[in-house]
Amino acid sequence: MDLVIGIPAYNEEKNIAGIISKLQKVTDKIIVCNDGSSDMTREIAEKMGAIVINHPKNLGYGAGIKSIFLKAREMSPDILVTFDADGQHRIEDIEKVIEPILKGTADIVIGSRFLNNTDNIPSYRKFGISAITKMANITTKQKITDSQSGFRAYNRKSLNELNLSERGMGISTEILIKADKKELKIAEVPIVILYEGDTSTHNPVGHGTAVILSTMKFVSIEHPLKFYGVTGLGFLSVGLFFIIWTLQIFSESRQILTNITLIGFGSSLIGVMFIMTAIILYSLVSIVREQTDNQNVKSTTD
Ligand SMILES: Nc1nc2c(ncn2[C@@H]2O[C@H](COP(=O)(O)OP(=O)(O)O)[C@@H](O)[C@H]2O)c(=O)[nH]1
Ligand SMILES: [Mg+2]
Repeated sequence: MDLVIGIPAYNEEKNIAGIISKLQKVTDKIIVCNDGSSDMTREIAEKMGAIVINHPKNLGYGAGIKSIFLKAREMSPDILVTFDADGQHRIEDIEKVIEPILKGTADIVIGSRFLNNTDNIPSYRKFGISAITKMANITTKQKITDSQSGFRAYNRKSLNELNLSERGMGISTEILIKADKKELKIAEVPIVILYEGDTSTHNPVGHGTAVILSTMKFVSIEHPLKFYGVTGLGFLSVGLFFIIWTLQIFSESRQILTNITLIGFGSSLIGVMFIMTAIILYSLVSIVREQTDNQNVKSTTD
């Protein structure tokens, strides 16, 4: 079995040498994407004999994963495993993550932090990850427990079929939504995650918000009518309720209560805006889909 391991790395000079030397016991095909680090990550990874892709400046975790995908595709291995550079993942879990692919029961395997004991995971993280995972599951109808894990395995089919665009941490959700659309089989296996020392590059609030926004983007593009349409109808109903209430008060007492009137018109306006967004986005998405479908048909008949 031909295995490539891809490591996205940003300012990981403290950890990268140790990780590479341990991973070299598993495979000699190790890609490090050094994403504009300002420390010695690049020099160390090159010296250790890894295949190093350098971004001239920091583009983000997603851009790193995308570069790793492109490089791995050229190498065409049986399996690509993505692995963090900060020492949070355990080498011995690689076996578990690739097992469903070797057995042929999955195209993508996620190493989940939530299938084992989760006592060592900080609670704000658990909360954030579970909220994002729920949003992703609603879109995909999958039953994933950890949509944000960077420890994953991809077989050749998924490596070739997933075309990625997200530059930030939102890529983890993007991959799941696109994989689901392409009917790739996603499985999860339990892994252990270590929280010792400096394990996080980004501030959790900014990071969480960015991932939530990007997840909302993918969810809303997949289901614009449900996402904006239902929200819009909700606002519109509340608005209409308050407007009717205003009219009732007016007919009884010839008085207009400013607060109730404002809520009525404000909420209706927001509702109408959401519904318009739903319709515009729905039409746009349909046009783009039609075009891509035509292109796909063309390229298969060419
Ligand atoms: N390419 C790239 N990798 C990054 C970036 N930020 C973090 N990483 C890497 O992604 C992995 C996970 O990042 P980390 O900050 O530990 O995420 P967390 O553990 O989920 O908080 C580590 O290997 C980091 O070096 C980035 O901006 N670009
Ligand atoms: Mg980390």
